[in-house]
Amino acid sequence: MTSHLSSHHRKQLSTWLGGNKQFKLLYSTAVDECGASAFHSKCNYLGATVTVARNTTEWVFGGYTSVSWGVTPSWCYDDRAFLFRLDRNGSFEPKKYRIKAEHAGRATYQSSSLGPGFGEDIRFFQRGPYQESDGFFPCEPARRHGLNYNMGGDTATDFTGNNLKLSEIYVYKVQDADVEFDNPWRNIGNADHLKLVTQIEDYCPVEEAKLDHVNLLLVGAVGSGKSSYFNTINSVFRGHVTGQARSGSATHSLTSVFKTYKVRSKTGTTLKFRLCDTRGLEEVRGMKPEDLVAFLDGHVENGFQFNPLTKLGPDTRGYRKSPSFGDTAHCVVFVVDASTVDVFSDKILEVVKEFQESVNARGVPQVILLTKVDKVCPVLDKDLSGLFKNITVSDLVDTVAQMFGLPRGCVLPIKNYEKETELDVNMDVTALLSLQQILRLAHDYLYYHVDQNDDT
Ligand SMILES: Nc1nc2c(ncn2[C@@H]2O[C@H](COP(=O)(O)OP(=O)(O)OP(=O)(O)O)[C@@H](O)[C@H]2O)c(=O)[nH]1
Ligand SMILES: [Mg+2]
Repeated sequence: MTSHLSSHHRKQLSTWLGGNKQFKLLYSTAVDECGASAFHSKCNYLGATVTVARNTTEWVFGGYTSVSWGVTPSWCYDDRAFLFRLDRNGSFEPKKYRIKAEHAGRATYQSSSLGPGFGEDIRFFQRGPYQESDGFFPCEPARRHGLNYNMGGDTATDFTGNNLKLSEIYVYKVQDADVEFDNPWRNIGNADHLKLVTQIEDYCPVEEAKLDHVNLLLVGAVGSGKSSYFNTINSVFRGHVTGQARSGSATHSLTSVFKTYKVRSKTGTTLKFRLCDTRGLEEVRGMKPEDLVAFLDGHVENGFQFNPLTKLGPDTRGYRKSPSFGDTAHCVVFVVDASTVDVFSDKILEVVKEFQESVNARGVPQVILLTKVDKVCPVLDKDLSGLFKNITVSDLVDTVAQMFGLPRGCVLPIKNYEKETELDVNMDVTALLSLQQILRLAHDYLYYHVDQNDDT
């Protein structure tokens, strides 16, 4: 049998399913009869599957269920089920629609007289068999989109192009793929804990820039792990796990006050960088691009209390009217939760994109800290040593780099200290590698700034 899923499609489905998945074709209307009997004979009792359809106007869409198909007429509970679109009018525009939590008991419906059906939201075919005619199967698909699956405001046009003339229907079994590449996807050289600690402790900003330290501005959605990153770095240098910055889960950002954190070595020396922890970005009442630019340009003083109801400006308390170069950000660190990349908010991405225009205009370097990698691959939760060989993480690095329009080398995967009470050498080294890279970029930016001033 030939395969109908492109590598883009496979990669996207795999990411949605937590990574490292393979898709084995079980049933295809290109080969098998289009009808309930052929479908059940090929697809029953085989565990998780994806059903994918292509319509006559080149929409590709379908549904995932972790529950086996069967023939006993019944609703099936599946809180992991989702519908999806892969292509829209021939172009790859993936979108995922999760099952509504309260409707998980009606995720799929199975019966020997029906093809695959997801809630009442979409049933791909009835009993059949159907003969293809005019390029599609007249298989009477049924639809009540949005009844059991959360369409997030999307309509039938967004999901299927409002066209259920299906020219192909295929079902794949979902299987775990290999977790690791044979060779690392990024060469991290001879990463030695002590060497990295010493290099960072010895770091000094470019002399001509006349700065005491560089400012590393942490920006990201609520709960992405900004405060935890400071706690992680602080822990590495203190020599034990600390939790100075408040971190945790909340609907709105836990960090409401802008803090520029110092990190000290074990001997108490203050290191030459500050981690600047901002309030999390939110869809509603969150920070706007111009607020972020105020942080970038050094207008915001340490301890500033962000108020979503008032506009940040010269009259706001804690607004520095005439910042010096030493007050500005010398590297912008976008913090992204690896486990929610597939549902990253469009609105927040819009804010980020607009902010990036200002960052680009000033030539300030940008990196992405990809946190919570332990949540995307269970192996990494136990042992982080395979991080730079891990296939899921490598895929996510590609996706996030594309989303933010940055080179893949600017995406730095890490796991923060959160549940741990003791330090772990692999977590330390990963965090140190990320900080080393951020400091290198900030350092280059100082040279750029000095050179620019020399030229004027
Ligand atoms: N598993 C895991 N959890 C993490 C990681 N990083 C952060 N967390 C958890 O994610 C939650 C949010 O982390 P925070 O550091 O408070 O996130 P934040 O970006 O500062 O959030 P706001 O200040 O609310 O905007 C906390 O419960 C952390 O323990 C990580 O790498 N892995
Ligand atoms: Mg925080």
